[in-house]
Amino acid sequence: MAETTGSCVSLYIATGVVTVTVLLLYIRRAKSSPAEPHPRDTVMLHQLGKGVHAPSISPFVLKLETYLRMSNIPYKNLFDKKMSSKGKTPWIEYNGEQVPDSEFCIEYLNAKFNVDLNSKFSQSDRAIGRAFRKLAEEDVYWYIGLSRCVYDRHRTIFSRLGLRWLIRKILERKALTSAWHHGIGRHSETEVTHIAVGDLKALSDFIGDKRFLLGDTPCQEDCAVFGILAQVVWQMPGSDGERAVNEKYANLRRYCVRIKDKYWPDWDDRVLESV
Ligand SMILES: N[C@@H](CCC(=O)N[C@@H](CS)C(=O)NCC(=O)O)C(=O)O
Repeated sequence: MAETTGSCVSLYIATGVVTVTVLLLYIRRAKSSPAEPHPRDTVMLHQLGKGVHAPSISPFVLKLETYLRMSNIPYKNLFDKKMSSKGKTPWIEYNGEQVPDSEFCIEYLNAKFNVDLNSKFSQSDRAIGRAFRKLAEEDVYWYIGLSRCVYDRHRTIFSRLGLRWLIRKILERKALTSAWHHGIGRHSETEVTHIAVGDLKALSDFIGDKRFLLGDTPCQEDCAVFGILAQVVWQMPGSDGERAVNEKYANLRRYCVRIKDKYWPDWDDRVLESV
């Protein structure tokens, strides 16, 4: 008798588990299947939700959307937080093709839409532009990530985004691990900040009184440099980086405001808190 009752209970539990699993899979599938097919000849930009004081907390999302605006390419935002096949954001879909990575997206779109934002610049200027993009995306980027996830004790930006303690803890662990493997994480906070402020100084010295990175007209690399600098200007409150771009290297702030005003008239509608 006891044996029969025991197997009945097991059967109920097993049925319950299977039902809940099927239900969860069904909900997940229903959620992930697009409500409507993507329009043809329109770039679908997969990205995260709104940022706090800038339209995205991801420099790469801000870069790619700025590029789409600068190039007048028709696009639609999908704030679905879906990651690319490489596990990163942003990525695009265009007429059924998927392209991960902001830089590969730009190369793909340049070819598809016959765009060359660098056409006015010499090979040597383009090379300098590329080097500054790398400085921003491969160096200042780590400072931004570590500041947000580790150095800022209050996790200000993540808290304002409403991220729970556990998620913030996971992000902190992830940032520390990847920075360690990259190598930059072997340095102290003071050293990482010193490196980043040196990068900001180099950018400030190079931009000087110019309106954009290479001169009076924007180039392709402005999108990436803006994507990174906008994070420092607006989304790293209380950091040394923010102080540097607002005080000592204030031309960087002016540079960001110039690009924001030119390409982002809807900025305030795209942020959680206007500044
Ligand atoms: N090289 C990539 C970098 C993209 C990237 O690192 N995105 C971050 C957000 S800023 C991301 O998706 N991180 C998630 C993760 O690493 O798991 C690009 O240019 O798109």
